[in-house]
Amino acid sequence: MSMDRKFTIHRSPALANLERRLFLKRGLSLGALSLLAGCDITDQEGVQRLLNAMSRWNDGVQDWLFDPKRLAPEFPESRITRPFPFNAYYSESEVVEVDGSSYKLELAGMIREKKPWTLAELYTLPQVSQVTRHICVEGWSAIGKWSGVRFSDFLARIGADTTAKYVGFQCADDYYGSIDMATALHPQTQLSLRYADELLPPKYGYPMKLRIPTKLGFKNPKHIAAIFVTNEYPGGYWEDKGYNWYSGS
Ligand SMILES: Nc1nc2c(c(=O)[nH]1)N[C@H]1C(S)=C(S)[C@@H](COP(=O)(O)O)O[C@H]1N2
Ligand SMILES: [Mo]
Repeated sequence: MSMDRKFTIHRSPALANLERRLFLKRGLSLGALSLLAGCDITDQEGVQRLLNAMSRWNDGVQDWLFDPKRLAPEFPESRITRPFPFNAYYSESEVVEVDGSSYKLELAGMIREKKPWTLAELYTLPQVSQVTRHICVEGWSAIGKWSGVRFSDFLARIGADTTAKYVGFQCADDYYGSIDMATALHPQTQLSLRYADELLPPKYGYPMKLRIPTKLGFKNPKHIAAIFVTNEYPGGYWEDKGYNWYSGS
């Protein structure tokens, strides 16, 4: 049976997207690529492995191509979008309810001080604000104001090993994600505790989210329950479904 038929059967949006990019850049089809790569892709799992390898290679190129210190634009408060949109992989009526009084932020991996943090402790740390644009792959963008702890300050305070490759996040819903260390240390990357000068409401990620204005919306995890530092690629909720991991500038 020809490989092309199997690709037709199993084609996901991510695969179709990858094939389009390959074709535009090099005139290659996925079938031709699999021959070049010397792998016999006859099942969904093999295709997924190749796709992951390609996407990670692409991440590496983007990392090298873009200046990780470039700043995202900031806006006057008059430009804030009201009401700010809600988005998640579920509807607004299903937003997770996190109990702030018993909440503790868990820390794991390549971190010296792994003591969990209560919200009261986090609120006493020096706070910064930003008015920036959130861009969602689903085709909308909106300007909002977030305040909280500069993430690089927090990483320094907990003794995170900043020579590690990744920072990963587990959320109180089933969402999870990860970013490269350069993005974690970016001056605008913020552990946000407030939205529009109020405690972060449940729909926007109570009790905290990571705000990364240099990345697409899905790279901004809400309801963070645990943060870990690692050299092992942690993936993410959408990334593991084929979205590009780097997804930013
Ligand atoms: N925990 C969690 N974080 C998440 C998501 C989610 O479903 N769960 N969705 C992501 C996506 S795709 C977007 S666009 C933004 C939406 O954030 P907002 O509701 O503050 O607009 O959250 C991101 N972070
Ligand atoms: Mo999104």
